[in-house]
Amino acid sequence: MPNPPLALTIAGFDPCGGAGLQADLKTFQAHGVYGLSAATTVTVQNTLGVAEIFPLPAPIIRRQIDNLLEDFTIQAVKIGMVGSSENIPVISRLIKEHQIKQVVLDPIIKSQSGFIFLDDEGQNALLDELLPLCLLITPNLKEAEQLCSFPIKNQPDMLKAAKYLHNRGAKNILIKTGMLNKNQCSDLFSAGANEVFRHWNQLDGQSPHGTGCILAAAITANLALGQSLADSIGNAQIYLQKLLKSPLKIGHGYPLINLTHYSKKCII
Ligand code: PXL
Repeated sequence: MPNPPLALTIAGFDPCGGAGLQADLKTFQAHGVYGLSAATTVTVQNTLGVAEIFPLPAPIIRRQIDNLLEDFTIQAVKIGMVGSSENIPVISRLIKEHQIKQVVLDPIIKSQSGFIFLDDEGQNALLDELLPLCLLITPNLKEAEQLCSFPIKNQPDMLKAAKYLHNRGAKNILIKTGMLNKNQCSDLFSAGANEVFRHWNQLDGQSPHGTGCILAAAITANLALGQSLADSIGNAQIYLQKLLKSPLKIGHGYPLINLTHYSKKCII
């Protein structure tokens, strides 16, 4: 059997396994991609919400990533929760030094329950230093509003936000509305000159924890498998849409995404 492609996730540790490193690694696995990981933050949370976060110091993040990149040739990288503004120059420098081209940035700013993960200084550093190095950035509507500092209420606003982020150095942008969004469920993919809205059927229920992480991890896995960016996004959107049809209610709060599905191909 040939070796699988390798993908790296740089993200936060989520003890309930719905988001962050755990969700990314499970998503890589489901795609037949070998997952490597570097932790930026230890979060304390369950499905009821985030209780506390412990960002790790920048040297620990640098050592984890450097050590992996000395050993492995990685096809794609996903960046989620960065932990603190001090970690951003460290991550940016490593991406440049190791000339990693396929980088997907999911700009994690706030949890679903309202916990702030990245302050204003961190958001500015993300825009100034990390954004221009990434192949794709995948903000949801709220994250796009935070990054652009203007309200986004409709499709013209989404186009304006994409333009703003391109001007700040973004190469490709996916603005997600969420399939459980009551008013709007058409995601915007903008590659600069090329802008496409993709409509999703609205689903019922509460939005599960970790959907953004899983979508970005699936895009990263598809890139690692050699798919084009447009196919990587399209296939990941379909993958997530299928998973959203049967959310997992195993805690007392937000539903989780069921990543225990496995392909029969995997059984020896
Ligand atoms: O879903 C955003 C997110 C990403 N990464 C980690 C998280 C969360 C939300 O709680 O904990 C580690």
